[in-house]
This record gives sequence, C-alpha cells and structure tokens, in this order.
Amino acid sequence: MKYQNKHLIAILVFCIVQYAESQINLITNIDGRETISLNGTWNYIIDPYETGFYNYRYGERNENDGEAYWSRTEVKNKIDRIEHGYESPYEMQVPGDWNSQKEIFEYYEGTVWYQRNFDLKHIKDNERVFIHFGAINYEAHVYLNEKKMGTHKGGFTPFNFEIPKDLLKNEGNFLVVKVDNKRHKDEIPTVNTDWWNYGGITRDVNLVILPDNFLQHYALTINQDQDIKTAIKKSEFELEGHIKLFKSVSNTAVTIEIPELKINKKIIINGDDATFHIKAKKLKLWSPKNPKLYDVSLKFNDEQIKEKIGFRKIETVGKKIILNGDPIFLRGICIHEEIAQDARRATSKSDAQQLLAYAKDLNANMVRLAHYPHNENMVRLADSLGVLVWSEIPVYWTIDFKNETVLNKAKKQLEEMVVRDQNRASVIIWSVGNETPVHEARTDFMKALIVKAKQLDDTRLISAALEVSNKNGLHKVDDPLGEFTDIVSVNEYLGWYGGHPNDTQTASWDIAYNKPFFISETGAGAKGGFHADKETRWSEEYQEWYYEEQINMMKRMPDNFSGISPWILVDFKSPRRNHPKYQEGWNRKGLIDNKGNKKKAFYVLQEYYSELK
Ligand code: GCB
Repeated sequence: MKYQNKHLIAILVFCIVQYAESQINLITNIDGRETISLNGTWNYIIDPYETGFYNYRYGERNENDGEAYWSRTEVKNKIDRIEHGYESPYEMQVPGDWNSQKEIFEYYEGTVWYQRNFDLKHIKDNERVFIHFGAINYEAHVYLNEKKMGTHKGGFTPFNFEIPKDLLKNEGNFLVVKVDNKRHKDEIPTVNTDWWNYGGITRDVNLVILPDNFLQHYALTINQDQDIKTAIKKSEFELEGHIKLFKSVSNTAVTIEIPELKINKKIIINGDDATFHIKAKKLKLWSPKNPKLYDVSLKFNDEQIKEKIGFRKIETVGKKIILNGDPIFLRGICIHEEIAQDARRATSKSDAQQLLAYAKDLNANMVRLAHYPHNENMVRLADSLGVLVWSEIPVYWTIDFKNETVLNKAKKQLEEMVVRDQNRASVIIWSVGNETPVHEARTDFMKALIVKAKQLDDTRLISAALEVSNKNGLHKVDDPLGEFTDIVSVNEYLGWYGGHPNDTQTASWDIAYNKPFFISETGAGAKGGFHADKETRWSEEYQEWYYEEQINMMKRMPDNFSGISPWILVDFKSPRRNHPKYQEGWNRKGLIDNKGNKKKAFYVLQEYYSELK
C-alpha cells in the first residue's frame, strides 16, 4: 500500500504490527470446530420496563434475586408468588430478528429476554466449553444457570464467553440472554440511521468444545512485500501469517498443511503467538475470474482445524487499485443485510446465496456490505463465488466524535470484524465509516480508526464513504480524511437529493487526491411497478433515466476513477421513509423491489457492467 501522507506514516511507524494483535478474546472459524448448535426455538419475555433487570428502586438486581429474569421459576408451593416465566406460546426462532417474527415486535425497541435449556454430556476433564454468538443487536447480557457469563455491545460482530466447567450440568442447563436494541447517542451506530433497527439474536449461537489450549485465531495470506508480478512469473510465492493460541506454550509446534501445494510446515511457538513465512510454488491466485480456494489445515496438539483460503494481493499503485498485479475496476453494488420479501434480517446461507446471486446477475464483481459487518455466511460465500467485498463498521453520520469511550467502542467493533474475516480473500477493503461530517474532532476520530485498522491488518485497503460538495456543477472532493484513506470514496446523489438527472451532463469533478477514486453510493428511489414518464419522481422510468445519466457521467470521470457501488441492490425497510404511497416505510432506491422484482434501472446497470467486463 502506498501512503502519500507523511503524518500517517509517522503514526504508523510506531504501531504497525501485521495481523490482528488482538485485545479481544474471539475464537474464529466456528464451523471448523466441534460445536453444538443452540439455534432453534427459544422462549422469550418482552420487558420494556426492564423489570427482570432492575428492582423497584431501580437498582440492578443481584445474582441471587429470585425475581431477576435470569433466575429459574419453579412453583414449589401453591402459595408461591412468581411473576415471570418462560413458556409456550412465547417462543421465537434463533437466529432471527424479533421484529419480523411476531406482530407485537414490529416497532419494538427495548429489552427482550431469551431463554432455552440444553444438555451437555461427555465433556472431558481437559476440555473447555465456550458459548459463541454470531451477533446480537445491540447489547447482550448472558447468564447460565443463574450466573452471569458476560456482556457485549455491538449489533453486528461476534463474541464468546468461556463457561466455567463447574457450572455446567449434564442436563437442563438454563441459558438466558437479555437483549436490548435501544438506540443511544453514545453507541455505534448512534440514534440516527437510515435502516431498520432489527433487534434480537440475529446470528447463530453455538457451544464450542475445545481442548485445554487451542488455536484461537490465525491469519494466512500472500506476503504483501513481494512483487507479485515477479512471483507470478517465477511461480514462487511467499505466504505469511500469524497464529494466536489461547494460552502460552513453550517449544510447541503448530503444523500448517496445504496438500495441493505440497506445503507441510511446522511452526514452533514460544508464548501464545507467532508469525511465520512459507514458500509456495505453482500457486493459483484467487480472483473474481478464478476464485481458487485451497484446503488448509492447522494442527496443534490433538486439534485440527480446516479452512478454505484464497491467496491474492490487493494494493494501490498511484491512481489505480491493483489486484494480483493488474488494475481492476470495481463493478460494485451496496447491500443491506435484509431479505426484503419477508421484511427481516438475512440470517442463513441461503439468504446470502439469494443476495449474492442478485449481485452476480447484475454482472457485479464487488459488493459493499453496508453499513455494518454482515453475517459470516456472506463473506465465505463471496470467497467461493469470487465477489470482492467492502466491509464496514457502523460509524454512521453524526456519532459522538468527541467522546473517547465511543471511539473505543468503534475500535472494538473494527477489531471484531477484522479478526473474524482476516482469512477471506474476498474482503479487500475495510471501511471505517460512512458520511461523517467534516470537522476536526471527527477527522481525528476517523484517523484513529484508520491507524487501528492498519495496525490490525496491513494486507487490505482502508476507506470510508465521504461526501462531496457541489458548487455550480463543480464536484469537489477535498474532505481532509481523504489524505489518510487508501481509496478516496464518496457518496453522490446528483439528480436525486439536489439538481436534476440532466445536471450530470455538465458536472465536472475536482478530486484533491492523487489516488484511486471510488463512488461508494449513487441512487434514486422508484416504487416497483409504478410507471410514468421519466420526469415523474418515484417512477421506474425516473430511476432508469437517473442511472443512464449517471453512467454517462461515469464514462467521463477523471483517470483515477476506479469503480462504483450504487445504492442499493434491494429496497430496504427504514423508519425514515414515510411517503404513504411510494415508500410505506421502505427506502425505495433498490434496483430490485421488496417483492423481488427487478426494476428498469437494474437492466441499465447490468448492461453497463457487462460492457465493462
Ligand atoms: C446515504 C446513506 C445511506 C442512505 C442513502 C439514502 O448517503 O449512506 O445509508 O440510505 O444515502 O437513501 O439516502
């Protein structure tokens, strides 16, 4: 990666450490471990007053408080007073948002208690048990057998807690999770967004059974310092990586095997982590055209973890984004994590399949997963389909930039995102935020996130979706943050939020930075099936015309123009969109409507992308 900025280099010199030097305790590649799924039917209590958490003096209930909702309810005598309980028909499916499951939840924001029992037999003395959540929106308190395991904040990233063995029973373990999706000014995201605040246990829940010491996470990638063209020519590559163990060891080996490449490498570890280099011959690089993934296995003591990993190099050279030594133009599309036909969060592999199949049909080679890290299913599928990914943390609009605690919350989400997905070849861009307003505190805040992202992972590009000013047709891109990102990305809506679609014909662009330039959003709303002349707002014809004009402008962009990801693949639910006829609670900028029908503009972009292919 080429830095044009001296200040950032100076900051980075002090803190460059390749790969996730993790402060968090995250276990990755859950599918590659021994697990017991806790997905399925859970009971719930809806608790808007948080009665299960606070007593009548509004003090937090203590662990032994029988009225706390993490406590069991057993009526022993008929005179017993019990004021809560988990029983049918108060049931919900996990993973899943609550809003779409029961009518009572549609607009609910607040606390819901989830409960289920599980049995766990045959755990050996030298094994550990963790509970792992793919994501819970937003704040989670986890209790097992009436004891608190821990809390987590952040609606789109994974976390896990170790369960003390003496707490586990063979049968009837009583698991309770308090989930609260209330929005707060000092959280990430903040109170104001343009998407639905789906609450609940929205991703998979698993018990993970592990040896006493185990591989917590690891990274394996192409060495970023080697000249990739020379490597391709000689067919000699260098891989590099990082391993993090749960506990320190002395003089113990981890063996990495990639049978197809005849790699079998022992890495000796002293301490709880190590970095390593491996030579590889005749390696086929991963790319959208050939998304080659290798079977990789990592062995540590009796543990063996399997992965599929692709190898590719992403960098910027001057004004271009370079993949495996060649310039690439990103034919992107933005996606929210939602299945519009059911007005719910996407949760499964088949949901990911549906969304990425639409993107493929559009001839896209890239997706911007807006505005938060999506389900791991998405990036794993993107790996196997050859779709490039922009992954983002929900630092969105006007968060509390002056507040250091908020910065730390953003850093934590960034770290959880990076550690989870650091082995996905598809992920080429980490984005640290979207449309944040330009002022000093904000720029310092965002800069700190960029530094953190580089510190965690020096093998990908960093960006953020910025804004552009328009004065009499001159589009100026000069946000000071552009100096610190690898790609300068802007959201631009000329002809929708101002001006006329025709204005694109005379628009000119002045980009202050000599680096790749990316349009991270552009779009217009249309109600699927509403047809009129093109000057009629909300008609499919207006949106089609908007795309035609935008594309004509794209064809005249400055030579650092490196791609677009229009807004957005599918209509999505948003409480901000209240036109009674055309919106009805939906942001209508989808190229596909909420019933799954393609709008006219879909075909305009599809054709442009086919020409670019
Ligand atoms: C934007 C935001 C996106 C909104 C979109 C819109 O610039 O980044 O989250 O949904 O505009 O539709 O206004």
